[in-house]
Amino acid sequence: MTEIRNNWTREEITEIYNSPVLDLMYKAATVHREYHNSSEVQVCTLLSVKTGGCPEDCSYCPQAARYHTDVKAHKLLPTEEVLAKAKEAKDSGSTRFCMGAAWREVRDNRDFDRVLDMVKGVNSMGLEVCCTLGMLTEEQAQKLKDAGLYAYNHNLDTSEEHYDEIISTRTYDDRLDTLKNVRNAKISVCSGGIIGMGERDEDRVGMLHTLATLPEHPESVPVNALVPVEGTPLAEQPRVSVWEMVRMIATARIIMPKAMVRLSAGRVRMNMEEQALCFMAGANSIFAGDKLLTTPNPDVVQDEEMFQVLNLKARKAFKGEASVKLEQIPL
Ligand code: SAM
Ligand code: DTB
Ligand code: SF4
Repeated sequence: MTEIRNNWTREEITEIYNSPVLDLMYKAATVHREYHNSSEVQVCTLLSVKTGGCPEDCSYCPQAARYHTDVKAHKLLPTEEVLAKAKEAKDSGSTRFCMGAAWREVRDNRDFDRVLDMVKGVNSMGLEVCCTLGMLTEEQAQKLKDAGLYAYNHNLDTSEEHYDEIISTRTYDDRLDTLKNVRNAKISVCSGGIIGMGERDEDRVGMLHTLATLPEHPESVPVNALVPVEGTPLAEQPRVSVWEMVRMIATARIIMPKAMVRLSAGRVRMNMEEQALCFMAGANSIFAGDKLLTTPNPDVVQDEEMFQVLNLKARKAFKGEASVKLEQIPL
């Protein structure tokens, strides 16, 4: 069994990342099969519960108030509407439901109390409930945990060195502090990043190095290809090639064997063959539904066809985490 290591060096990761792409895929596919069922891919659904008007300046993001994009801002959705969407997601085969809010950080106010209710409701449906709400304190993480939150998404986005080129309104250490607060509250950690933002290969390796040398690996690592949105500073970035996605996914799979590696944003510009290469490289999750948070995603029928053609099965919720499952789902 490939051992789980938290002492990877940048040099080792660089060597893996730069290895001949077919060897890299073969190695990743091998590690993948040691820890996962290679015919299973988890289907997750995203919902933007509060959209736009965000005070941050993340240069990729259509929800930042300072950029002029076509995103229609809305306040926090009513709980019943969110729960209805979660039910729909469950009925169409999703096992994880992630609620996103365009907030810099969580504040201790009525909106947060409403999000806690949403978390309770989604958890009681037997879905893995995830949130991505910006920065969190330890107390807020604990409140989310008590409400039944299963996972929290907070991306490093890029390397520490490249970070300042992308965001100026918060620091890399702020990001890492939130991840620590999430971990301390015993919530499953989801953290990854975006490629195609003008970063160098060294930055991609740097981000993976930070994730793989955390005291515990994130249980979930989303790999996003930038979805360039008109009005944002990164609108004109060229599309990343599938080989860059493959290198990123395969390297994440090899250095963090147990993690769910999620083929996240950017699928809308990939054909089935390209996505199949990503699954071969160790990706084992997708987001389904015709919208991610605000940008387009392949439609459900197209994804169903892909699952059929590739003989993939949708992965059940809470796999391999029986103890958490019992704790999370009230009988
Ligand atoms: N506001 C919270 C935060 O930033 O932590 C949560 C929501 S934010 C939209 C969640 C993640 O979506 C970001 O960290 C980023 O990695 C990803 N994202 C946002 N816009 C994107 C884009 N245009 N292309 C790819 N990924 C994007
Ligand atoms: C992640 O890494 N990717 C998902 C999820 N975490 C929240 C979101 C991607 C968002 C893409 C841009 C949008 O649709 O607004
Ligand atoms: Fe705001 Fe999150 Fe978008 Fe950054 S990524 S502008 S914090 S919604």
